Amino acid sequence: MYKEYISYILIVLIIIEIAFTQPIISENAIDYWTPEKMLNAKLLHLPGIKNKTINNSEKANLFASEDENKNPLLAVGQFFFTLDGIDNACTASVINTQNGNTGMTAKHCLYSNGAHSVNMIFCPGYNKGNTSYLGKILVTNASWADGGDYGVIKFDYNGGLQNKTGSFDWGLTPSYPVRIATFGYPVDGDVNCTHDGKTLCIWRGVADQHKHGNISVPLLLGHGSSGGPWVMGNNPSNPKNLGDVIGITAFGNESHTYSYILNFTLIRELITW
Ligand SMILES: *[C@@H]1O[C@H](CO)[C@@H](O)[C@H](O)[C@H]1NC(C)=O
Ligand SMILES: *[C@@H]1O[C@H](CO)[C@@H](O)[C@H](O)[C@H]1NC(C)=O
Ligand SMILES: *[C@@H]1O[C@H](CO)[C@@H](O)[C@H](O)[C@H]1NC(C)=O
Ligand SMILES: *[C@@H]1O[C@H](CO)[C@@H](O)[C@H](O)[C@H]1NC(C)=O
Ligand SMILES: *[C@@H]1O[C@H](CO)[C@@H](O)[C@H](O)[C@H]1NC(C)=O
Ligand SMILES: *[C@@H]1O[C@H](CO)[C@@H](O)[C@H](O)[C@H]1NC(C)=O
Ligand SMILES: *[C@@H]1O[C@H](CO)[C@@H](O)[C@H](O)[C@H]1NC(C)=O
Ligand SMILES: *[C@@H]1O[C@H](CO)[C@@H](O)[C@H](O)[C@H]1NC(C)=O
Ligand SMILES: CC(=O)N[C@H]1CO[C@H](CO)[C@@H](O)[C@@H]1O
Repeated sequence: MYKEYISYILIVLIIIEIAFTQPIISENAIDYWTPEKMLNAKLLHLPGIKNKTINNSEKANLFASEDENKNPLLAVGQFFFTLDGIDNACTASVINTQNGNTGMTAKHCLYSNGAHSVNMIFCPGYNKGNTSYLGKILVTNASWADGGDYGVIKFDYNGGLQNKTGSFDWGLTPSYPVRIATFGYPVDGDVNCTHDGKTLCIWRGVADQHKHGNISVPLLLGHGSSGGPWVMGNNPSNPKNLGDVIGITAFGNESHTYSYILNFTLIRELITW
C-alpha cells in the first residue's frame, strides 16, 4: 500500500516535471483582439535566424506558389497571443483528435523565459489580413514539455473545431529525405509569396535529417512562420486528405529552417482535455 503510494507520487512528480500545462481563463481574448491589433501584432522572431535581405532569385528552384485560394485551407491559421506584454502572432494548425478541439504550435509561442502567453486566439483560414467565416476561436489551454519546441493548444468550440476545419493526421515517422509542404505567415524569408505576415505562405519541397537529429528544410521560412506545420502527403487537390504533420517550424540558421522530431507519445500525453 505504502509502496504503491510512493510510486504514485513519483509518477505524479515525473509528469509535473515533463509536462507544463497552463490553464488560462481568457474570455476577453476574443474582444481583446480587435482587427487593428491583429494587423499590428508582431510576428514572433524565429530563434536563430538573423534578418537578411530577401533575394527571391537566389533559390528560384525551391519556390512554390501561394495561390491555393480556390480551396481555402481552414486547418491552418494565425495564432495571436500576448507574451511578456507584447502582442504577437505565430502559425498554428488543427490536428486530428477525438475531442476535435486540439491544435499544435511552437512552444516558444506559448512560453518564453518564465512568461506564459495570454489572450490566445486562433484564426483558422486567416488570409490576406482577413479571418475566415469561423472568425476568432478562443484558445483555453496550452501544454508543452522540455526538449522540443512544440506544444498543443485547446480550442473552445462547440461541437469540435475540426468538424469545420478538417485536420491534419499525425503519428507517422517518415524516412528521410521526405517531400513535405510547410505552412506559415512570414514577414520575410525565402518562400515565393507575399511576406506581409497576414498571408498564408505554402512551400513544397524536401525535408532532411542530419545524424538522427532535428529535421531541416533548405530555405528560410521567415519570422512569423513559427509553429507552422510540416506536412507529408498533403495534396492540394484533395482537401479531405490534408496529410500528416511530421514537424513544427521551430528555429533557423543562415540557410535552413528546423523542426524537432515530434514525439507522438509525448503529444498524446500533453493532450489532457
Ligand atoms: C528581425 O525581424 C523581425 C520580424 O520582422 C523583427 O521583429 C526584428 O526586430 C528584426 N530584428 C532586427 C535585428 O532587425
Ligand atoms: C539576387 O541574387 C542573384 C543570384 O545570386 C543575383 O544575380 C541578383 O543580382 C540578386 N538580386 C538582387 C536584387 O540583389
Ligand atoms: C513567384 O510566384 C509568382 C506568382 O505565383 C510567379 O509568377 C513567379 O514566377 C514565382 N517566382 C519564382 C522565382 O518562382
Ligand atoms: C479582406 O479581403 C477583402 C477582399 O475579400 C479585401 O478587400 C480587404 O482589403 C481584406 N482586408 C484586409 C484587412 O486586408
Ligand atoms: C462532429 O460532428 C458530428 C456530426 O456532424 C458529431 O457526431 C460529432 O460528435 C462531432 N465531433 C465532435 C468532436 O464533436
Ligand atoms: C535540436 O536542436 C536543438 C537546438 O539547436 C538542440 O538543442 C538539440 O540538441 C537538437 N536535437 C537533436 C536531436 O539534434
Ligand atoms: C545550417 O544548417 C545546415 C543544415 O543542417 C547546415 O548544412 C549548415 O552548415 C548550417 N549553416 C550554418 C552557418 O551553421
Ligand atoms: C517520448 O515521450 C515519451 C513520453 O514522455 C517518453 O517516455 C519517451 O522517452 C520519449 N521518446 C523519445 C525518443 O524521446
Ligand atoms: C486539462 C486542463 O488543463 N483543463 C483546463 C483548461 O482550462 C480551463 C479554463 O479555461 C480549466 O478549467 C481546465 O481545468
